Amino acid sequence: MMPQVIDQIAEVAGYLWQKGWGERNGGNLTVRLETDDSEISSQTYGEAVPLGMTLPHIANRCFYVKGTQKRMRDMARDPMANGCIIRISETGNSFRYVTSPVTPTSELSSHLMAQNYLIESGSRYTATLHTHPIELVALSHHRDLLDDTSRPNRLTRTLWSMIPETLAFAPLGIDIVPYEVPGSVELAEATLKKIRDYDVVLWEKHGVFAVGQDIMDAFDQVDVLNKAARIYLDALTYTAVHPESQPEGMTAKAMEDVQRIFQLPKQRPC
Ligand code: 2HA
Ligand code: ZN
Repeated sequence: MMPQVIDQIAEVAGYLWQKGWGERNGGNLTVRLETDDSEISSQTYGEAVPLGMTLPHIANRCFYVKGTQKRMRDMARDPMANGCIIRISETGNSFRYVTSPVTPTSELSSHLMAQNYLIESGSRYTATLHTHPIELVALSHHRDLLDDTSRPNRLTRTLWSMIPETLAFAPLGIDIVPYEVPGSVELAEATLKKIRDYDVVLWEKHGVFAVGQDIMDAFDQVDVLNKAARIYLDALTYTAVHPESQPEGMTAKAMEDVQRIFQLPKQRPC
């Protein structure tokens, strides 16, 4: 089981780099591993490292985590030299290294708080992903999109209306987390509030944070939404030349048809 999970992590890390979403050390991820997997040694390395918070639902659980300052393009080639496996303590407030120590990502708080919530809520999701998808980040610079609090919000409605697949494969849409300092607990807490209802959230002027059944699922959802953002921005280049012509978007009726035919969930299926 475990080698398959690690191979998938490496594959996704390669895609993130190829898409230009993982410049230098940009982006990070965690994946929960089966604790009883015989491939995970019970041996640990070094002292317990405090988490700075207590996350009771991830106690004793093991995670693959990307290393801080490590590059996605290197992770694609050698995931165990650019990340490692950690085991959370019995009390959920520290971890020990199960494989050769690599200091975890600066966004560890966001990842582990989301993982804690996923286990607490009985979800079978195992993966959390943070990346810098270009077109979605570009849209996060627009105040009218950031300030729209209707549900689904204006950004989601715009993205869904670009091609039917966006609504079909990202039916929960995307919500926005107002700007916070990267790596901060404030960012992690704001993310946690939104990730209860959304599989993908947009960190204003920074990137996205996504959850998924596995890391490929998390990647796919970001990819689908970013594709729609790209189509929207490409359509707007035509508007730049022909200001009288705005991108039309699918009609409300066409979108309702997609919703009905695909019987799309309004909430995360467990
Ligand atoms: O891993 O992307 O947000 C580097 C980052 C921090
Ligand atoms: Zn980032």
